[in-house]
Amino acid sequence: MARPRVLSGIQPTADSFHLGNYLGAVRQWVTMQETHDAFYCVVDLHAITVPTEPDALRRRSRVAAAQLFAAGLDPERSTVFVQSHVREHTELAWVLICLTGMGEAGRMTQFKDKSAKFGESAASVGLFTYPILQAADILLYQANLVPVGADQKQHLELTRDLGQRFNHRFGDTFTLPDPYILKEVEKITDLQDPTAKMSKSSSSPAGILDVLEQPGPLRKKVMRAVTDTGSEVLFDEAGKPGISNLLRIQSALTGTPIPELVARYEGQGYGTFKKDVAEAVEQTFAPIRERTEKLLADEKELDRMLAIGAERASAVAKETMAQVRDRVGFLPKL
Ligand code: AQP
Repeated sequence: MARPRVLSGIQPTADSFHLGNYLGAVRQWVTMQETHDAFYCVVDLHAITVPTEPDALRRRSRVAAAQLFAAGLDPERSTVFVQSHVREHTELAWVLICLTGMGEAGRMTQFKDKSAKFGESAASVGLFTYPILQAADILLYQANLVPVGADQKQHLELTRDLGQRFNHRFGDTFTLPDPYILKEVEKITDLQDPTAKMSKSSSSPAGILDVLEQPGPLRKKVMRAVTDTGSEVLFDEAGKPGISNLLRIQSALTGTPIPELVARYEGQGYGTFKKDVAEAVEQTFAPIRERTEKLLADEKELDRMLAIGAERASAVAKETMAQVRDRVGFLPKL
């Protein structure tokens, strides 16, 4: 029997992924390549929904791809590619845009959050239609499962709605995907503002742990993470959001259940606990950083790996798009 298909994407919007991207998404991608037919993309078309410098976009796209391979994606088992290399993403997005209601698109909370930065009228139409392009990314590959963080839940619901609408109107075409969200790591929060999501574009440098960061600064940031009044290491989301976030991180990185960690640090205060969290972060990131550096040292080879991924992705995307064109009623080109 064919393996279920998994698809996910990550934006090349920074010079490094952060711990939230890694625990909430990328780590699951690596595990799932063992059991699924895996497609993962660097979503550069999504990145240009906010103002982006061409040189920075090129650099960050390579850095993103290198980090994916360095984190453990195997080009033999996973199809890793750059979204703009497969033209069908934008083509399907247009068809889906024409099936989406303005009100429906307007309810997407990520647009509201991100556009608040520029003011809603200064935000691009691309930022508004971002979730529809994301729906196209997923439906194009007939994905069964989409591993993401909690912030993407609403976009996944829209993807299912659009897939269902298309199927209903034009005949069964798309597989309806399910989100795959690991509760324990669905929202890693900012170290300086433990109620906000750790984010490439909105966290302050002190609030974010970058995968490619050197051990010294990483340690400092963990040691300076905002903690809560009191001195006991306890899991209490409402009363101790800072310590609870660090407990979630430590548990995910070491595989130790949270109650066991709480018992281990009883009576020891925050300092010892934070030191151990810093060490776990450093140990996880160091090999990824080293492999990323090696991969980036040979851009030609990296681009070649991405070209192979794009070719494999294109074959699937073309097949879906041929069906879509026919069902929508576009004339065949002779
Ligand atoms: N803090 C987080 N906790 C858990 N998962 C997270 N993800 C992001 N932040 C956290 C997941 O990482 C994947 C890739 O994210 P993205 O590049 O598509 O962008 P995003 O979700 O918008 O993340 P950022 O860091 O806030 O990026 P920018 O600032 O560029 O918008 C997704 O699966 C996401 O859920």
